[in-house]
Amino acid sequence: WSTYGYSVSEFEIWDRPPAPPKPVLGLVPRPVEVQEQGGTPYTLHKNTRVVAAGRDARAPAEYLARALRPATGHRLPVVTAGEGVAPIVVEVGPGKGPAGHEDEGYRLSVAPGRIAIAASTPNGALNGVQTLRQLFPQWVESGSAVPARWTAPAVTITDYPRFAHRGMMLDVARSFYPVAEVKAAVDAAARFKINRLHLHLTDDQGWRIAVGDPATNPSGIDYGLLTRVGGATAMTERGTEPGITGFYTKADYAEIVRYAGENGMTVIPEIDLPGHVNSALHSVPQLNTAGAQPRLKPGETTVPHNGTGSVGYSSLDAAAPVTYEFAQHVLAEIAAMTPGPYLHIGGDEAHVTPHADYVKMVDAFTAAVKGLGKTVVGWNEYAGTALPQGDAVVQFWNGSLAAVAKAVNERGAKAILSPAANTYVPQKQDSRQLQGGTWACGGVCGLDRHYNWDPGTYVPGVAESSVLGVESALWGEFIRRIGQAQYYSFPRLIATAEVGWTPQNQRDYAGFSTRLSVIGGRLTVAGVNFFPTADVPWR
Ligand code: TNX
Repeated sequence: WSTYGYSVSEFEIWDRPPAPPKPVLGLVPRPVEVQEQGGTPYTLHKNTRVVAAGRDARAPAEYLARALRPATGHRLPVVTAGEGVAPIVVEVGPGKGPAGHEDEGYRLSVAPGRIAIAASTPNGALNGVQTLRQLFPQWVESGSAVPARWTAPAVTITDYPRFAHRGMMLDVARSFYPVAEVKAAVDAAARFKINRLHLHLTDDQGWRIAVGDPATNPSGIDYGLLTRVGGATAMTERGTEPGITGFYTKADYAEIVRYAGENGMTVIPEIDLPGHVNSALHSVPQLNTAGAQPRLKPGETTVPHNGTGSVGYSSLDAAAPVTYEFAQHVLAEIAAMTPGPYLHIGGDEAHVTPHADYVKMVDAFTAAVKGLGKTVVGWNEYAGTALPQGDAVVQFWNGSLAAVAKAVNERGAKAILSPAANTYVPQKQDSRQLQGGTWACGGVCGLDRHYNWDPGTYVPGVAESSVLGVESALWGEFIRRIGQAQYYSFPRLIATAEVGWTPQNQRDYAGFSTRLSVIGGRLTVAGVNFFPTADVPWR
């Protein structure tokens, strides 16, 4: 015993480095079936080839090679035959992926000398690619070469999603995100198999998408004003920094659609109608008819820009033909630019629109979308309108679940779930986040709130088969630019990704936190901001 009362051997224990933590297979979202084979891992070779077997394997194989080249510094040529040493084989074709899960399922096998990804579709293979990335050391996310041993543990995985829709919404209207920032958002989310990019393109504070002039234009509207005027404004509210102004040209939008597609994501554009239209009224004088809100004051020809965060004070005029002419043209233009099947018409918080007027306008807009060959999506306020039978989607955020159930059961609608308490990322995730709402949770909406809910049983009277999936929503009142956006989104967006992907009986928060603990390092290496949630044992 020493004079301090402990033995020498205890000193030795103190001085010994702590045992390294048990390795964690940090796969998020958790795959349906994982068999760890143990033994020798796969090691990437400097001459490894990525073999694209089948024409449809080309895109996911190229994607994988592009993902692995910067950090590994290897050439990783994509070839169609000739496996060579330690190949990564991507095989896409009918019947290659798990049966019954053709759209997005995949099989991944990692063996000491060969990796194989097999899927029935390119998007299925892409999901396998995202899983494989998480099996390599975190430095694989580096944008420049890292001298590391690129091993991946030997595993066999069969995997597919619980829900078809695992979305992320970006509010580019309150504060704009240039194309490069949208791409960064896509990059970060695609890693977790998020497959829908919902762009909230218009709101009271700004109009972010170029709309061309129509062939016939009874009201003589100059549609270029929407972006020349409406693209030059944003949130101005005191107490936060002003929002970023700007808009997407048609070429910008096409590039976002292309890039999202390459990442397995379908773009869902939203034109918010008939409320949230101050920017449209401010930009286009012809929309300022007698029944529009806010009303013109004497001497005004268009309503002033209002950059505050108030909601529900603006409305189009149900009695004015120009309203329908405008909406029809804008929706047609957006439909023509959008290869995906969905067009979102908002429909939320039209507090100053008389109910009958709301129904009249929304019915016209949903019919217009149907006529354009797209499936209409709207926030749950529109659930009670005459939705196209069997061809409409209700996105729930807050309010009446019974109305959602009615739309599903009577009109054959499908549901996307974005309950504010479980998916709204501008809500504070921790009291250390100084900005952020607290209304959805009556306090903080922590990572656990975003994880611990079941979309399959969320709406009473609605079967899981009528739920398309889940969506995380990044509203933009106070969030500025992609860095802040990520700080608010992550890691809660990853919780939403797993809620949408993994079977309910394979999900538990403790297991999720443990797997997430090794994702922090990956996000850091990839340059993705995240909030260091207190109850995750980050390592
Ligand atoms: C409600 S959610 C809104 C948005 C706000 C959001 C957050 C929804 C459909 N409408 O206009 O940005 O709350 O404050």
